[in-house]
Amino acid sequence: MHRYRTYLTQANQTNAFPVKVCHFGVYQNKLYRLAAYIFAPIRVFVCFIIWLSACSLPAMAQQSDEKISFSDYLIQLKQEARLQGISQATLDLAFPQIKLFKKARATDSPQTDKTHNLDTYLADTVPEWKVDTARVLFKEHEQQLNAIASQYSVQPRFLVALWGLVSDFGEASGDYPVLSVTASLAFGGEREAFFKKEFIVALSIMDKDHIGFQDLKSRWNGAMGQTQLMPTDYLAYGQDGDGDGKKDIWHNTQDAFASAAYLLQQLGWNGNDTWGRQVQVPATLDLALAGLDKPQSLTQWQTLGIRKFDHTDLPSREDINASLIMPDGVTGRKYLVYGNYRALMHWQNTDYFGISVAHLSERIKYPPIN
Ligand SMILES: [Ca+2]
Repeated sequence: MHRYRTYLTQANQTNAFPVKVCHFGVYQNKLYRLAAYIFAPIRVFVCFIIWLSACSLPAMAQQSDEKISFSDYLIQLKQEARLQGISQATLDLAFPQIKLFKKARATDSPQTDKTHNLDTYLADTVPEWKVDTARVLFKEHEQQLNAIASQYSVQPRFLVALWGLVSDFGEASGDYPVLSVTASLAFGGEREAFFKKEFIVALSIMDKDHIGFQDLKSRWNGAMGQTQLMPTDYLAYGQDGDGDGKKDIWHNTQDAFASAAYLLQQLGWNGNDTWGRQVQVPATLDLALAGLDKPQSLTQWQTLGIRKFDHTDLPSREDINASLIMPDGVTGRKYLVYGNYRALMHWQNTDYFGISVAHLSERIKYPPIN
């Protein structure tokens, strides 16, 4: 305290503009000195707080704006994987090889492009060369497809159509380590919980099936093998179609077909039904009846005036529930689709995808292959 008093006294003595000496001036001078004496420590404290805030605020802002690094994220993933029972040997093997995969993006498909309609989309995704290839490969794999069809009750033409659309008949089944893809999608994507689960399951596939890191490959979205199964689907429904003891959906078509067929069966596929059909809809129909989530029996649709595309009656079936869909709106193509169609949408939840698989399956069926 003495130090402040000395300082103020010295300051006044050297002040170029001394306080005016009068009765009030002396009193005022004393008040200033008293105030300075009381407030000086507070002023120092306040300055310190302001300085501290100035330093810490940008750091706090930085902390909330920026995500943790990918390597820090992997540390978290490793901890979760360990807690979920992945062996230390698999963790030690896998994690050093995981890299940030910049092409990973948690968006779906190109068909959200508004410049497309079904006509242009089908021409792009099911070109004539793909139809020809599908028909040749259908014949080539006929024996194994028939065996799978009888075991899982899924018609071969749908398996070949799916194979052709999801991986170009195995030519584009993906060449990226699924662990890098799913970790990157979980890290950067909006569907973090979904891809984190797929990542942990992919680790457990390494654990259980002894598939190496570099052999566990996927496309940019984490779908694996010739029939594009996500890790959770592979783990639950992967099949050893040829009985060699491995579930190799990457290199073995029998394993890939059998796995897709078993998955479809578990999704409720009915081998006695088809996927649906293109239909004629009367102009008077209440459009509120359309929608995948609003199924009615074929008999009810017949009563409402819906007919096959060639204007003939719908099959007289009370037991088939069908939904009216209009992928391009009221002016576009209209379809009644069955449960099998909904199962196909497991691969990609869009009508454009479902209709493209259905369309290719029809092109395989007609005209009949000799
Ligand atoms: Ca096998």
